[in-house]
Amino acid sequence: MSKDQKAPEEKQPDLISEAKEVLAKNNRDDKYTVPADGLYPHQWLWDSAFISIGMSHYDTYRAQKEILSILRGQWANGMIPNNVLSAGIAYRQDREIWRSYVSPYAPDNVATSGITQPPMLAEAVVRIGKKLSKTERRTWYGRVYQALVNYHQWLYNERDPHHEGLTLQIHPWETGMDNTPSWMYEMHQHLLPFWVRIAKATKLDKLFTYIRRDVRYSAPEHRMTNVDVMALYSVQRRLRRKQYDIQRLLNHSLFAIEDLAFNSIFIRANHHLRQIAKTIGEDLPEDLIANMRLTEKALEQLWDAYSGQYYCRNFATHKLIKVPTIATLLPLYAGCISKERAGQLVSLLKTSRQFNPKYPVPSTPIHSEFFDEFRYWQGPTWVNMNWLIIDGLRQYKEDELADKLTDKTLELVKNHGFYEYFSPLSGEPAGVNDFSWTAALTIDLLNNQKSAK
Ligand code: 2M8
Repeated sequence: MSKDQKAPEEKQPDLISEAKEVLAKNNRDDKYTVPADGLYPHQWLWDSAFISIGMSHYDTYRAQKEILSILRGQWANGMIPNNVLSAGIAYRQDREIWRSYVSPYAPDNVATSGITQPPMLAEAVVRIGKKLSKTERRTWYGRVYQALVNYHQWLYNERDPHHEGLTLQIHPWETGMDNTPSWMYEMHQHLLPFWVRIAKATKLDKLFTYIRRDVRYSAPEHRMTNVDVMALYSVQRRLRRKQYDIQRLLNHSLFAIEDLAFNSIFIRANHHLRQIAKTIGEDLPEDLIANMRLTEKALEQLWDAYSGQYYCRNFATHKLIKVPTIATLLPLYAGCISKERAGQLVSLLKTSRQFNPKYPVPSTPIHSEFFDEFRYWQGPTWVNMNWLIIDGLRQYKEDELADKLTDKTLELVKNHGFYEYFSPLSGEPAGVNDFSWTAALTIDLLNNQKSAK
Protein backbone atom coordinates (compact mmCIF):
# COMPACT_ATOMS: atom_id res chain seq x y z
CA MET A 1 0.00 0.00 0.00
CA SER A 2 1.45 3.40 -0.98
CA LYS A 3 1.87 6.22 1.54
CA ASP A 4 -1.14 8.15 0.19
CA GLN A 5 -3.47 5.21 0.31
CA LYS A 6 -5.20 4.87 3.63
CA ALA A 7 -6.18 1.61 5.25
CA PRO A 8 -10.00 1.27 5.19
CA GLU A 9 -10.32 1.74 8.95
CA GLU A 10 -8.33 5.02 8.77
CA LYS A 11 -10.56 6.23 5.98
CA GLN A 12 -13.80 5.51 7.75
CA PRO A 13 -13.95 8.58 9.99
CA ASP A 14 -13.49 10.72 6.87
CA LEU A 15 -16.23 8.94 5.02
CA ILE A 16 -18.58 9.34 7.96
CA SER A 17 -17.90 13.07 8.24
CA GLU A 18 -18.30 13.47 4.49
CA ALA A 19 -21.61 11.63 4.65
CA LYS A 20 -22.75 13.90 7.49
CA GLU A 21 -21.82 16.90 5.38
CA VAL A 22 -24.04 15.67 2.56
CA LEU A 23 -26.95 15.31 4.96
CA ALA A 24 -26.26 18.77 6.38
CA LYS A 25 -26.20 20.23 2.87
CA ASN A 26 -29.54 18.62 2.04
CA ASN A 27 -31.07 19.66 5.37
CA ARG A 28 -34.06 22.03 5.07
CA ASP A 29 -35.23 24.24 7.97
CA ASP A 30 -33.57 21.77 10.35
CA LYS A 31 -36.72 19.71 9.91
CA TYR A 32 -36.34 17.46 6.89
CA THR A 33 -33.79 16.37 4.31
CA VAL A 34 -34.25 16.51 0.55
CA PRO A 35 -32.93 13.48 -1.37
CA ALA A 36 -30.66 15.73 -3.44
CA ASP A 37 -30.32 19.46 -3.86
CA GLY A 38 -32.02 20.68 -7.05
CA LEU A 39 -33.28 17.47 -8.58
CA TYR A 40 -35.41 16.38 -5.61
CA PRO A 41 -36.50 19.52 -3.73
CA HIS A 42 -39.20 17.96 -1.49
CA GLN A 43 -39.39 15.46 1.33
CA TRP A 44 -39.79 11.83 0.20
CA LEU A 45 -41.23 9.10 2.39
CA TRP A 46 -38.84 6.18 2.10
CA ASP A 47 -35.84 8.48 1.55
CA SER A 48 -36.56 10.04 4.93
CA ALA A 49 -36.80 6.63 6.55
CA PHE A 50 -33.34 5.67 5.23
CA ILE A 51 -31.98 9.13 6.07
CA SER A 52 -33.15 8.95 9.66
CA ILE A 53 -31.56 5.50 10.04
CA GLY A 54 -28.19 7.05 9.19
CA MET A 55 -28.82 10.09 11.37
CA SER A 56 -29.75 7.95 14.36
CA HIS A 57 -26.04 7.14 14.75
CA TYR A 58 -25.12 10.71 15.59
CA ASP A 59 -28.25 12.77 16.23
CA THR A 60 -31.30 10.92 17.47
CA TYR A 61 -33.21 14.14 18.03
CA ARG A 62 -32.79 15.22 14.40
CA ALA A 63 -33.60 11.68 13.21
CA GLN A 64 -36.90 11.83 15.10
CA LYS A 65 -37.66 15.21 13.57
CA GLU A 66 -37.17 13.74 10.10
CA ILE A 67 -39.92 11.21 10.79
CA LEU A 68 -42.23 13.72 12.47
CA SER A 69 -41.79 16.01 9.50
CA ILE A 70 -42.99 13.40 6.99
CA LEU A 71 -45.92 12.61 9.30
CA ARG A 72 -47.12 16.21 8.85
CA GLY A 73 -48.35 14.99 5.49
CA GLN A 74 -50.42 12.04 6.77
CA TRP A 75 -53.97 12.07 5.42
CA ALA A 76 -57.06 11.71 7.62
CA ASN A 77 -57.67 8.22 6.19
CA GLY A 78 -54.19 7.12 7.34
CA MET A 79 -52.35 7.35 4.02
CA ILE A 80 -48.78 8.63 4.28
CA PRO A 81 -47.87 10.33 0.99
CA ASN A 82 -44.60 9.72 -0.80
CA ASN A 83 -44.06 13.48 -0.92
CA VAL A 84 -44.52 16.35 1.46
CA LEU A 85 -44.05 19.19 -0.97
CA SER A 86 -41.87 22.15 -0.11
CA ALA A 87 -43.46 25.56 0.32
CA GLY A 88 -42.52 28.61 -1.75
CA ILE A 89 -43.30 30.03 -5.14
CA ALA A 90 -40.53 28.00 -6.81
CA TYR A 91 -42.46 24.78 -6.19
CA ARG A 92 -45.94 25.96 -7.11
CA GLN A 93 -45.93 23.89 -10.26
CA ASP A 94 -45.06 20.69 -8.37
CA ARG A 95 -47.90 21.34 -5.92
CA GLU A 96 -50.22 21.94 -8.89
CA ILE A 97 -49.28 18.60 -10.43
CA TRP A 98 -50.60 16.82 -7.36
CA ARG A 99 -53.35 19.17 -6.09
CA SER A 100 -53.74 17.13 -2.94
CA TYR A 101 -56.55 19.49 -1.92
CA VAL A 102 -58.90 17.65 -4.32
CA SER A 103 -59.12 14.89 -1.71
CA PRO A 104 -61.15 15.59 1.43
CA TYR A 105 -58.61 13.54 3.40
CA ALA A 106 -55.54 15.61 2.58
CA PRO A 107 -54.21 17.97 5.25
CA ASP A 108 -55.09 21.67 4.89
CA ASN A 109 -51.80 23.15 5.99
CA VAL A 110 -49.36 21.21 3.86
CA ALA A 111 -49.32 20.15 0.20
CA THR A 112 -48.59 16.51 -0.51
CA SER A 113 -48.65 13.95 -3.31
CA GLY A 114 -51.64 11.59 -3.54
CA ILE A 115 -49.84 8.24 -3.45
CA THR A 116 -47.59 6.42 -1.00
CA GLN A 117 -44.19 4.67 -1.12
CA PRO A 118 -42.72 1.48 0.40
CA PRO A 119 -43.56 1.42 4.11
CA MET A 120 -40.07 1.77 5.58
CA LEU A 121 -41.24 3.99 8.45
CA ALA A 122 -41.64 1.34 11.15
CA GLU A 123 -38.09 0.14 10.44
CA ALA A 124 -36.76 3.68 10.86
CA VAL A 125 -38.76 4.19 14.07
CA VAL A 126 -37.28 1.02 15.56
CA ARG A 127 -33.72 1.80 14.43
CA ILE A 128 -33.97 5.21 16.09
CA GLY A 129 -35.54 3.56 19.15
CA LYS A 130 -32.52 1.27 19.51
CA LYS A 131 -30.31 4.31 20.00
CA LEU A 132 -32.45 5.71 22.84
CA SER A 133 -32.67 4.90 26.54
CA LYS A 134 -35.58 2.70 27.61
CA THR A 135 -37.65 5.66 28.79
CA GLU A 136 -36.89 7.77 25.75
CA ARG A 137 -37.70 4.84 23.51
CA ARG A 138 -41.13 4.40 25.05
CA THR A 139 -41.84 8.11 24.67
CA TRP A 140 -40.68 8.01 21.04
CA TYR A 141 -42.74 4.95 20.18
CA GLY A 142 -45.75 6.43 21.94
CA ARG A 143 -45.46 9.54 19.80
CA VAL A 144 -45.64 7.76 16.47
CA TYR A 145 -47.58 4.61 17.34
CA GLN A 146 -51.07 5.76 16.30
CA ALA A 147 -49.80 7.24 13.04
CA LEU A 148 -48.19 3.91 12.14
CA VAL A 149 -51.28 1.91 13.08
CA ASN A 150 -53.47 4.21 10.98
CA TYR A 151 -51.09 3.86 8.05
CA HIS A 152 -50.94 0.07 8.19
CA GLN A 153 -54.74 -0.09 8.62
CA TRP A 154 -55.16 2.16 5.60
CA LEU A 155 -52.94 -0.13 3.54
CA TYR A 156 -55.23 -3.04 4.35
CA ASN A 157 -58.53 -1.17 4.09
CA GLU A 158 -57.87 0.58 0.82
CA ARG A 159 -55.18 -1.43 -0.85
CA ASP A 160 -56.34 -4.96 -0.12
CA PRO A 161 -59.99 -4.69 -1.16
CA HIS A 162 -60.46 -8.45 -1.64
CA HIS A 163 -58.75 -9.37 1.64
CA GLU A 164 -56.06 -11.37 -0.09
CA GLY A 165 -53.25 -10.33 2.20
CA LEU A 166 -51.34 -8.56 -0.57
CA THR A 167 -51.63 -4.81 -1.02
CA LEU A 168 -51.92 -3.25 -4.46
CA GLN A 169 -50.03 -0.26 -5.75
CA ILE A 170 -51.50 2.17 -8.25
CA HIS A 171 -48.47 3.93 -9.70
CA PRO A 172 -44.87 2.81 -10.30
CA TRP A 173 -43.77 5.72 -8.10
CA GLU A 174 -45.38 3.87 -5.18
CA THR A 175 -42.79 1.11 -5.54
CA GLY A 176 -39.92 3.60 -5.31
CA MET A 177 -38.45 1.89 -8.38
CA ASP A 178 -40.04 4.10 -11.00
CA ASN A 179 -39.09 2.32 -14.24
CA THR A 180 -38.66 -1.17 -12.85
CA PRO A 181 -39.14 -3.65 -15.74
CA SER A 182 -42.12 -5.53 -14.29
CA TRP A 183 -44.22 -2.36 -14.16
CA MET A 184 -42.91 -0.98 -17.45
CA TYR A 185 -43.71 -4.29 -19.18
CA GLU A 186 -47.32 -4.15 -17.96
CA MET A 187 -47.65 -0.53 -18.93
CA HIS A 188 -46.33 -1.02 -22.46
CA GLN A 189 -48.46 -4.12 -22.98
CA HIS A 190 -51.80 -2.75 -21.85
CA LEU A 191 -51.79 0.79 -20.68
CA LEU A 192 -49.87 3.15 -22.89
CA PRO A 193 -52.32 6.04 -23.57
CA PHE A 194 -52.99 6.67 -27.26
CA TRP A 195 -51.30 10.08 -27.23
CA VAL A 196 -48.14 8.53 -25.81
CA ARG A 197 -48.28 5.83 -28.50
CA ILE A 198 -48.56 8.55 -31.14
CA ALA A 199 -45.69 10.51 -29.62
CA LYS A 200 -43.63 7.32 -29.60
CA ALA A 201 -44.46 6.43 -33.22
CA THR A 202 -43.76 9.94 -34.51
CA LYS A 203 -40.70 10.36 -32.26
CA LEU A 204 -42.27 13.56 -30.94
CA ASP A 205 -41.51 12.35 -27.44
CA LYS A 206 -38.09 14.00 -27.93
CA LEU A 207 -39.73 17.37 -27.26
CA PHE A 208 -40.50 16.24 -23.74
CA THR A 209 -36.77 16.46 -22.95
CA TYR A 210 -37.11 20.26 -22.79
CA ILE A 211 -39.59 20.24 -19.94
CA ARG A 212 -38.04 17.50 -17.82
CA ARG A 213 -36.29 18.62 -14.67
CA ASP A 214 -34.23 15.45 -14.15
CA VAL A 215 -32.25 15.67 -17.39
CA ARG A 216 -30.99 19.08 -16.32
CA TYR A 217 -29.15 17.36 -13.49
CA SER A 218 -28.26 13.99 -14.95
CA ALA A 219 -27.50 12.44 -18.35
CA PRO A 220 -30.70 11.49 -20.26
CA GLU A 221 -29.32 7.94 -20.78
CA HIS A 222 -29.22 7.57 -16.99
CA ARG A 223 -32.88 8.44 -16.56
CA MET A 224 -36.21 7.07 -17.74
CA THR A 225 -37.07 7.31 -21.42
CA ASN A 226 -39.36 10.16 -22.47
CA VAL A 227 -42.08 7.69 -23.40
CA ASP A 228 -42.01 6.13 -19.93
CA VAL A 229 -42.02 9.52 -18.21
CA MET A 230 -45.01 10.66 -20.31
CA ALA A 231 -46.88 7.47 -19.50
CA LEU A 232 -46.19 7.85 -15.78
CA TYR A 233 -47.49 11.41 -15.82
CA SER A 234 -50.58 10.24 -17.61
CA VAL A 235 -51.24 7.66 -14.87
CA GLN A 236 -50.73 10.38 -12.27
CA ARG A 237 -53.27 12.62 -14.03
CA ARG A 238 -55.83 9.82 -13.95
CA LEU A 239 -55.37 9.39 -10.20
CA ARG A 240 -55.84 13.12 -9.69
CA ARG A 241 -58.99 13.16 -11.85
CA LYS A 242 -60.46 10.53 -9.54
CA GLN A 243 -59.42 12.62 -6.53
CA TYR A 244 -57.19 9.76 -5.34
CA ASP A 245 -60.36 7.95 -4.32
CA ILE A 246 -59.64 4.22 -4.40
CA GLN A 247 -63.31 3.28 -4.91
CA ARG A 248 -63.59 5.47 -7.96
CA LEU A 249 -60.27 4.14 -9.22
CA LEU A 250 -61.29 0.54 -8.66
CA ASN A 251 -64.54 1.09 -10.55
CA HIS A 252 -62.67 2.11 -13.65
CA SER A 253 -59.78 0.63 -15.55
CA LEU A 254 -57.06 0.40 -13.00
CA PHE A 255 -53.33 0.05 -13.35
CA ALA A 256 -52.83 -1.97 -10.20
CA ILE A 257 -50.08 -4.37 -9.29
CA GLU A 258 -49.43 -6.30 -6.10
CA ASP A 259 -45.84 -5.24 -5.97
CA LEU A 260 -43.37 -7.74 -4.58
CA ALA A 261 -40.90 -5.24 -3.10
CA PHE A 262 -43.64 -3.16 -1.48
CA ASN A 263 -45.31 -6.18 0.11
CA SER A 264 -42.00 -7.62 1.31
CA ILE A 265 -41.17 -4.34 3.01
CA PHE A 266 -44.68 -4.18 4.44
CA ILE A 267 -44.25 -7.61 6.05
CA ARG A 268 -41.09 -6.43 7.81
CA ALA A 269 -42.83 -3.20 8.82
CA ASN A 270 -45.67 -5.22 10.34
CA HIS A 271 -43.13 -7.17 12.37
CA HIS A 272 -41.64 -3.91 13.65
CA LEU A 273 -45.05 -2.47 14.44
CA ARG A 274 -45.81 -5.52 16.61
CA GLN A 275 -42.53 -4.91 18.48
CA ILE A 276 -43.35 -1.24 18.96
CA ALA A 277 -46.80 -2.07 20.34
CA LYS A 278 -45.31 -4.65 22.71
CA THR A 279 -42.69 -2.22 23.99
CA ILE A 280 -45.29 0.35 24.97
CA GLY A 281 -47.88 -2.16 26.16
CA GLU A 282 -50.45 -1.42 23.46
CA ASP A 283 -52.73 -4.03 21.90
CA LEU A 284 -52.89 -3.81 18.13
CA PRO A 285 -56.40 -4.10 16.68
CA GLU A 286 -57.28 -7.77 16.16
CA ASP A 287 -58.22 -7.35 12.51
CA LEU A 288 -54.81 -5.80 11.89
CA ILE A 289 -53.04 -8.75 13.51
CA ALA A 290 -55.09 -11.18 11.41
CA ASN A 291 -54.26 -9.25 8.26
CA MET A 292 -50.56 -9.23 9.12
CA ARG A 293 -50.58 -13.03 9.37
CA LEU A 294 -52.41 -13.32 6.08
CA THR A 295 -49.81 -11.21 4.28
CA GLU A 296 -46.98 -13.46 5.43
CA LYS A 297 -48.82 -16.47 4.02
CA ALA A 298 -49.90 -14.69 0.84
CA LEU A 299 -46.34 -13.78 -0.12
CA GLU A 300 -45.84 -17.39 -1.14
CA GLN A 301 -48.45 -16.93 -3.88
CA LEU A 302 -45.90 -14.74 -5.63
CA TRP A 303 -43.44 -17.62 -5.89
CA ASP A 304 -43.02 -19.28 -9.28
CA ALA A 305 -41.73 -22.82 -8.92
CA TYR A 306 -40.70 -23.09 -12.57
CA SER A 307 -38.21 -20.23 -12.58
CA GLY A 308 -37.50 -20.35 -8.85
CA GLN A 309 -38.24 -16.67 -8.31
CA TYR A 310 -40.78 -14.37 -6.72
CA TYR A 311 -42.65 -11.92 -8.95
CA CYS A 312 -45.15 -9.08 -8.83
CA ARG A 313 -48.78 -9.93 -9.63
CA ASN A 314 -51.38 -8.15 -11.71
CA PHE A 315 -54.20 -7.30 -9.29
CA ALA A 316 -57.06 -7.77 -11.76
CA THR A 317 -55.94 -10.89 -13.65
CA HIS A 318 -54.04 -12.49 -10.76
CA LYS A 319 -51.30 -13.42 -13.21
CA LEU A 320 -47.71 -13.27 -12.07
CA ILE A 321 -45.70 -10.75 -14.06
CA LYS A 322 -42.77 -12.97 -14.87
CA VAL A 323 -40.28 -10.23 -15.51
CA PRO A 324 -37.40 -10.64 -13.06
CA THR A 325 -36.08 -7.69 -11.08
CA ILE A 326 -34.15 -7.16 -7.86
CA ALA A 327 -37.49 -7.38 -6.04
CA THR A 328 -37.21 -11.16 -6.20
CA LEU A 329 -34.58 -10.93 -3.44
CA LEU A 330 -36.60 -8.79 -1.05
CA PRO A 331 -38.53 -11.62 0.60
CA LEU A 332 -35.20 -12.14 2.40
CA TYR A 333 -35.76 -8.74 4.01
CA ALA A 334 -39.41 -9.63 4.73
CA GLY A 335 -37.96 -12.36 6.92
CA CYS A 336 -41.01 -14.64 6.79
CA ILE A 337 -39.99 -17.10 4.07
CA SER A 338 -38.74 -20.62 4.78
CA LYS A 339 -35.03 -21.43 5.04
CA GLU A 340 -35.38 -23.42 1.83
CA ARG A 341 -36.72 -20.41 -0.10
CA ALA A 342 -34.08 -18.17 1.42
CA GLY A 343 -31.45 -20.65 0.22
CA GLN A 344 -32.86 -20.45 -3.30
CA LEU A 345 -32.65 -16.65 -3.23
CA VAL A 346 -29.09 -16.77 -1.91
CA SER A 347 -28.13 -19.00 -4.86
CA LEU A 348 -29.69 -16.49 -7.24
CA LEU A 349 -27.70 -13.74 -5.60
CA LYS A 350 -24.52 -15.70 -6.27
CA THR A 351 -25.28 -16.27 -9.96
CA SER A 352 -23.09 -13.94 -11.98
CA ARG A 353 -25.31 -13.79 -15.10
CA GLN A 354 -28.17 -12.60 -12.94
CA PHE A 355 -27.40 -10.75 -9.74
CA ASN A 356 -23.67 -11.08 -9.17
CA PRO A 357 -21.67 -8.88 -11.52
CA LYS A 358 -18.54 -7.06 -10.30
CA TYR A 359 -20.59 -4.50 -8.30
CA PRO A 360 -23.78 -6.15 -7.12
CA VAL A 361 -26.73 -5.99 -6.76
CA PRO A 362 -28.11 -4.82 -10.13
CA SER A 363 -31.69 -3.54 -9.96
CA THR A 364 -32.43 -5.66 -13.04
CA PRO A 365 -30.63 -8.96 -13.65
CA ILE A 366 -27.77 -8.75 -16.12
CA HIS A 367 -29.22 -11.33 -18.53
CA SER A 368 -32.60 -9.58 -18.72
CA GLU A 369 -33.67 -8.04 -22.02
CA PHE A 370 -34.52 -4.92 -19.99
CA PHE A 371 -31.05 -4.59 -18.45
CA ASP A 372 -29.53 -1.19 -19.11
CA GLU A 373 -26.35 -0.51 -17.16
CA PHE A 374 -27.10 3.14 -16.29
CA ARG A 375 -30.84 3.51 -16.72
CA TYR A 376 -32.21 4.28 -13.27
CA TRP A 377 -34.04 1.21 -11.90
CA GLN A 378 -33.40 -0.93 -14.98
CA GLY A 379 -29.86 -2.00 -14.15
CA PRO A 380 -27.86 0.20 -11.77
CA THR A 381 -26.84 -0.81 -8.28
CA TRP A 382 -28.53 1.22 -5.53
CA VAL A 383 -27.25 1.51 -1.96
CA ASN A 384 -30.71 1.27 -0.39
CA MET A 385 -31.44 -2.01 -2.18
CA ASN A 386 -28.13 -3.45 -1.05
CA TRP A 387 -28.92 -2.32 2.49
CA LEU A 388 -32.25 -4.17 2.44
CA ILE A 389 -30.65 -7.31 1.03
CA ILE A 390 -27.80 -7.17 3.56
CA ASP A 391 -30.35 -6.94 6.36
CA GLY A 392 -32.26 -9.87 4.88
CA LEU A 393 -29.12 -11.98 4.58
CA ARG A 394 -28.35 -11.35 8.25
CA GLN A 395 -31.85 -12.43 9.23
CA TYR A 396 -31.09 -15.77 7.56
CA LYS A 397 -27.62 -16.01 9.16
CA GLU A 398 -25.85 -15.49 5.83
CA ASP A 399 -23.34 -13.19 7.52
CA GLU A 400 -20.42 -13.95 5.27
CA LEU A 401 -22.35 -12.93 2.18
CA ALA A 402 -23.79 -9.91 4.00
CA ASP A 403 -20.26 -8.78 4.93
CA LYS A 404 -19.08 -9.22 1.37
CA LEU A 405 -21.95 -7.20 -0.02
CA THR A 406 -21.35 -4.51 2.61
CA ASP A 407 -17.70 -4.23 1.53
CA LYS A 408 -18.63 -4.06 -2.15
CA THR A 409 -21.24 -1.38 -1.48
CA LEU A 410 -18.85 0.74 0.56
CA GLU A 411 -16.19 0.31 -2.10
CA LEU A 412 -18.46 2.05 -4.62
CA VAL A 413 -18.96 5.00 -2.30
CA LYS A 414 -15.31 5.18 -1.27
CA ASN A 415 -14.17 5.15 -4.89
CA HIS A 416 -16.71 7.54 -6.35
CA GLY A 417 -18.70 9.46 -3.75
CA PHE A 418 -22.30 9.47 -2.55
CA TYR A 419 -23.95 8.98 -5.93
CA GLU A 420 -27.56 8.09 -6.51
CA TYR A 421 -26.64 4.81 -8.25
CA PHE A 422 -23.74 2.98 -9.91
CA SER A 423 -23.04 0.76 -12.88
CA PRO A 424 -23.09 -2.83 -11.64
CA LEU A 425 -20.53 -3.72 -14.31
CA SER A 426 -17.84 -1.06 -13.84
CA GLY A 427 -18.90 0.72 -10.65
CA GLU A 428 -19.04 4.00 -12.56
CA PRO A 429 -21.30 6.47 -10.73
CA ALA A 430 -24.54 7.79 -12.24
CA GLY A 431 -27.52 9.98 -11.44
CA VAL A 432 -26.83 12.84 -9.05
CA ASN A 433 -24.02 13.22 -6.53
CA ASP A 434 -24.48 13.96 -2.81
CA PHE A 435 -27.54 11.79 -2.65
CA SER A 436 -28.94 11.65 0.87
CA TRP A 437 -29.82 7.98 1.34
CA THR A 438 -26.47 6.88 -0.11
CA ALA A 439 -24.78 9.07 2.53
CA ALA A 440 -27.07 8.00 5.38
CA LEU A 441 -26.88 4.29 4.69
CA THR A 442 -23.10 4.52 4.29
CA ILE A 443 -23.02 5.75 7.89
CA ASP A 444 -25.18 2.83 8.96
CA LEU A 445 -23.17 0.22 7.03
CA LEU A 446 -19.89 1.57 8.40
CA ASN A 447 -21.21 1.46 11.94
CA ASN A 448 -22.45 -2.10 11.53
CA GLN A 449 -19.07 -3.06 10.10
CA LYS A 450 -17.33 -1.54 13.11
CA SER A 451 -19.56 -3.19 15.65
CA ALA A 452 -19.07 -6.57 13.94
CA LYS A 453 -15.29 -6.28 14.30
C1 2M8 B 1 -37.29 8.60 -7.52
O1 2M8 B 1 -38.68 8.80 -7.63
C2 2M8 B 1 -39.24 10.10 -7.89
C3 2M8 B 1 -40.76 9.97 -7.91
O2 2M8 B 1 -41.23 9.65 -6.64
C4 2M8 B 1 -38.79 10.70 -9.18
O3 2M8 B 1 -38.50 9.96 -10.12
O4 2M8 B 1 -38.76 11.93 -9.26
C5 2M8 B 1 -37.10 7.16 -7.05
O5 2M8 B 1 -35.75 6.79 -7.14
C6 2M8 B 1 -37.61 7.01 -5.62
O6 2M8 B 1 -37.31 5.76 -5.11
C7 2M8 B 1 -37.03 8.07 -4.70
O7 2M8 B 1 -37.68 8.01 -3.47
C8 2M8 B 1 -37.15 9.48 -5.27
C9 2M8 B 1 -36.36 10.50 -4.48
O8 2M8 B 1 -35.06 10.04 -4.22
O9 2M8 B 1 -36.69 9.52 -6.62
